[in-house]
Amino acid sequence: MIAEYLRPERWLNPAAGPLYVQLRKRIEAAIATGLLPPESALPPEREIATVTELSRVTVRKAMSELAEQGIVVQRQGHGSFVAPRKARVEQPLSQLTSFTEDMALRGMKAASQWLERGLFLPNADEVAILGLGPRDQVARLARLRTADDRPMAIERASLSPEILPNPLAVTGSLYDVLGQAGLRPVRAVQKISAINLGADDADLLDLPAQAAGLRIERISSLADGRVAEFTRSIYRGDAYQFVAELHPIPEGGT
Ligand code: 16G
Repeated sequence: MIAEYLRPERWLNPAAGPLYVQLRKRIEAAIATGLLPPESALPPEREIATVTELSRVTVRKAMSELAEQGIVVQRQGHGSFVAPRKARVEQPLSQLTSFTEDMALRGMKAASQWLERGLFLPNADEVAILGLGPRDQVARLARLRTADDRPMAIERASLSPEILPNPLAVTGSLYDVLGQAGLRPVRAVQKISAINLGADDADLLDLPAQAAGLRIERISSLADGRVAEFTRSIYRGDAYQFVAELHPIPEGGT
């Protein structure tokens, strides 16, 4: 079945970039869709080379990238296996923490790759949600967030320039910068929905297009009620598990 899935005429496109990257993504897709379940054996490199009509060098390069990313495990003399199911990062839904803090709590190092950072003309959503005036600009921070170098989420935060006048001042944690200015949010409302990743987002998150993701919208505010931040994030579906503690409705409540 996997041999059929790897037949080159179904996915290989000589014009679509390095062949080993295309092969890596094809194998990732087989894992993401469950065709290759956790801990199952991958066909030997020689067999993959025959089926795909790719060179052994290309196959080896794809396999070693999969191993580096922890997606497959290579065992000397036994071949390659899909990595066991990873524990997801458990994220309580009731705590207002930053990405940097969430990762530090789990012993992981947070980092970012900047996608956009600066002052821009706001769109209609930003004007309405952040309560901007007609001549105001908006501070935007778009980042690919990583934990121990593994891509976890794409975050696009918009803030009023009253809260963040100089977006370039954010080099590490946004909440640290806001905290230093006495403007750290104290309350947030979050909406979470399931999505299938579009090609660009999937590429950034190192996943095949259409893989499962979570879209999270956070609107956070300051103690005085001003909206501090409007953030739209896309998290890898396999990296996060949100946990909510539920309480019974109080007597007489609705
Ligand atoms: C979290 C928040 C995001 C906030 C960021 C700040 C969610 C869904 N989002 O990821 O709204 O901007 O933390 O992180 O939880 P930082 O202080 O590490 O920059």
